[in-house]
Amino acid sequence: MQNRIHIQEGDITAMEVDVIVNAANPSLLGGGGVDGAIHRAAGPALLAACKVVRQQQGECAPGHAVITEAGQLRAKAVIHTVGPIWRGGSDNEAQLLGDAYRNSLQLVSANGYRSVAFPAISTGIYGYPKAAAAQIAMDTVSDYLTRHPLPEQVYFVCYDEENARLYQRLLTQRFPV
Ligand code: AR6
Repeated sequence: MQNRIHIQEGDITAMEVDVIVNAANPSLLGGGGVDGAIHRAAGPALLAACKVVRQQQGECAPGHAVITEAGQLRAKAVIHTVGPIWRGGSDNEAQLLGDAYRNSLQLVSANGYRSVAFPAISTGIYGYPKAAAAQIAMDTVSDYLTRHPLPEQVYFVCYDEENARLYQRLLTQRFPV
């Protein structure tokens, strides 16, 4: 398991993985942060695919996830998940953040993909405290990987230094060298 979880600093749109996860909003029609970066890099085909999903299924509730093609990205697919907006911690945020990771992983497995890259969902515009969110991300992914052969490789992509430090510390705690 130790060699199935990786931390990568930088821009998630440059990742060479089967699936990139997007921290979307319920509309699925794009936004700022990593959502904006993914849509810019993928081009208009991604927005068109999101519109089709929206027509079929409506909005994507917090904690849920949907999968689309990846447009011009190197990835084969994009999973759009909606994290919770931080409202102080007593509004089911932790459960919903775990659900966002779990439901994304289930879509990766169900589609037979081997590698996936996650951003630090909810820790930007949605305001989730970064340390608490990193702990949930690491716990949820580790727990999932102990029970499923796919994905083989999971990358946590950290755009800011604080997240990179937090994830590194958690990984070292979990797998001391
Ligand atoms: N690659 C990797 N991580 C990134 C990138 C990038 N190119 N750009 C930002 N991040 P956010 P949220 C990090 O705000 O908090 C959008 O408008 C960023 O540093 O993108 O889930 C959606 O449409 C932070 O650690 O997502 C929603 O309305 C993390 O990605 C709302 O923002 C998440 O920050 C979702 O808010």
